[in-house]
This record gives sequence, C-alpha cells and structure tokens, in this order.
Amino acid sequence: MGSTGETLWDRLRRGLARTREGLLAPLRGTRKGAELLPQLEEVLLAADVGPEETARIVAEVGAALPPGDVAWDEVLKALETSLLGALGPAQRELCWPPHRPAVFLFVGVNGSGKTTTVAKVARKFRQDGLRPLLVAADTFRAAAIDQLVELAQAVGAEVVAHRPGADPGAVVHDALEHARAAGYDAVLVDTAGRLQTKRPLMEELGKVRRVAERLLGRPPDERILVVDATVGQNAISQATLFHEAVGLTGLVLTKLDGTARGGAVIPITRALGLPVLWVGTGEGLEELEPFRATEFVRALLRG
Ligand SMILES: Nc1nc2c(ncn2[C@@H]2O[C@H](COP(=O)(O)OP(=O)(O)OP(=O)(O)O)[C@@H](O)[C@H]2O)c(=O)[nH]1
Ligand SMILES: [Mg+2]
Repeated sequence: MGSTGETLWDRLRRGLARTREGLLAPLRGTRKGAELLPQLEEVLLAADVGPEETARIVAEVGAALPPGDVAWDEVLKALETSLLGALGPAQRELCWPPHRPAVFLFVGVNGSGKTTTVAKVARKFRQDGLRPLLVAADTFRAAAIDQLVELAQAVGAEVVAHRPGADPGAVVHDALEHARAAGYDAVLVDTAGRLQTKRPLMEELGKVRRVAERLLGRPPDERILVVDATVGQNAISQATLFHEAVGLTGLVLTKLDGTARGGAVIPITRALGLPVLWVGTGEGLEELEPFRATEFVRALLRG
C-alpha cells in the first residue's frame, strides 16, 4: 500500500481516481451545453453528491456556460468554481488549544476507520515532533485494544489501555491525568464503533465527553466523526446523530480510494456545516491527507 516516494498530492490524486473517472468519463464526449447538463446531473448523482447539491451545481454550471458548443476546458472551469464554492468552507486547520495536551475524540460507526485514523494522525504528530498519547477507549473487544497497541508501536506512540470490558470513561480519565502529568502534546481517544441509532451506546459517548470536560474544564478540543466515504448518503444520518451525542467539530472521510462516490463529501459537509479535517486515501499509515479544498477539487477534476 502507499508506495514510498509518493507525495501527498500523488496519494490524493490516486485516492480520487475512481470518483474522477466516474465524473469525467461520461462528460468528455459532450460538447453542447444543453446535452451536458442532464449528463452532469446524472454523474453527480452517481458520485453521491446528493440531490440538493447536484441541483445547485448543475444550475451554477448551466449559468456559467455559453449557449451552443462549449469547450471542455470551460466545462471544467465552471464545475471547478461551483465545487470550490461548496467545499471551500469545509477547510479548516486543526484546533490546538493554548494549553497542552490537546484532546481529540474520535467517534463513528463500526468499521469506519477510527482506529486506523487515530494511528495515522499519531504518525503525523510524531513527524511534527509532537508527543501523542493514544487512548484505547474501545473496551468492547480485546482485539480492539490489541489493534491500537500494535498500531501505536508501528508509529512510535504510547498507549493507555485498561482491560476489555472496562469503563471507557475511566480509561479516558486515567489517560488525561497521565498526559497532563507527563507533558504529552496530544491525546487521541479511540472509541468503539457504534450504530448511530443505538441510544445507550450514544449516551456512553456523551459520558466520555463529560469525563474529559470535568477534568479539563473544557470539552475535548476536537470531536471528530470518522466517516467511511463509501456509505454515501447514510453518512448524513450518522453525522446528525453523532453530532447530537458529542457536538462534533469536524470530520475525517476515509476510504476515498475505495469508492467512485467521493462526491459524498459535498452533501456531508454542507448538510452539517462541519469541516473536513483529513481524508483517508488508503490502508497504509501514511495515507491520510489534510483536507484542502482547492487541491481536492483539482485532484477530482484534473487528475
Ligand atoms: N482503503 C482504505 N481502507 C481504510 C481506510 N481507513 C481505514 N481503512 C480500513 O478499514 C478497516 C477498518 O478500519 P478500523 O480502523 O479498524 O475501523 P474502526 O472504525 O476502528 O472499526 P471498529 O473499531 O470495529 O468500529 C481496516 O481494514 C482499515 O485498514 C482508508 O482510508 N482507505
Ligand atoms: Mg476501532
């Protein structure tokens, strides 16, 4: 996975290849504005851009194009402008509080990529010369704790873990006290996957947030929903309910490399007004890119 020597940009382009092909291949042959717009609508829907955002983009592109024959470059330019308008506000820097440790809580449904993302972020922080502490607050399964411990080793980070079945709030409490005493820069909390519709499990997340809040005098600095980009529109329901549970501050979109429906990023961030902090472009621990709207749109359209 993630061959060495690849730049961030290469990985993003490769990760978006499927979505890009899905979007552009059917449009390339079309040169007449009138034919192009229904076609554009179709490919945007297929890329999971969602009905509302698709309608908006099609209208914007339609208004920008001259009647009659249009050059391919003009189509791309109009599409680029419209997509940037949608995604520009979704870009924001990570929130670092004035005092350390910064605390980041990762939540999401089963298998969305939380544990992998925690390790990827820890790797990035280590490269920046920071000391991250990982927290195994997924205590449901012994294997989940082992997975985090192994990944932490791979990226050279330390972990706080309790026994399987332990109270996730208690693990977080211990980890925060340890992080403060030992001067860590960041605390990355991995939580168990849960279906957004399972109320008691969602309440448990609220409790984890409150434990941190009591100890820190503020909630975790980022409450991050890790979303599998291949689930498309279901992500909106996920985001809505996780938002209710912990008050999300941002998103990570994973598995963009495995889907032709990377357009889902648009309705997801627009529906909730939440920024995308990173995107996952593969299973390798280096395959996490900060979300940059301009680069993302360019990788999507120009390749
Ligand atoms: N292709 C690809 N695979 C990914 C990405 N992120 C995670 N995965 C894979 O997705 C699978 C699940 O990842 P985990 O990190 O274990 O997911 P999780 O959310 O922690 O899962 P639970 O703890 O069981 O809820 C693993 O096989 C990962 O390698 C990504 O950006 N691209
Ligand atoms: Mg996990």
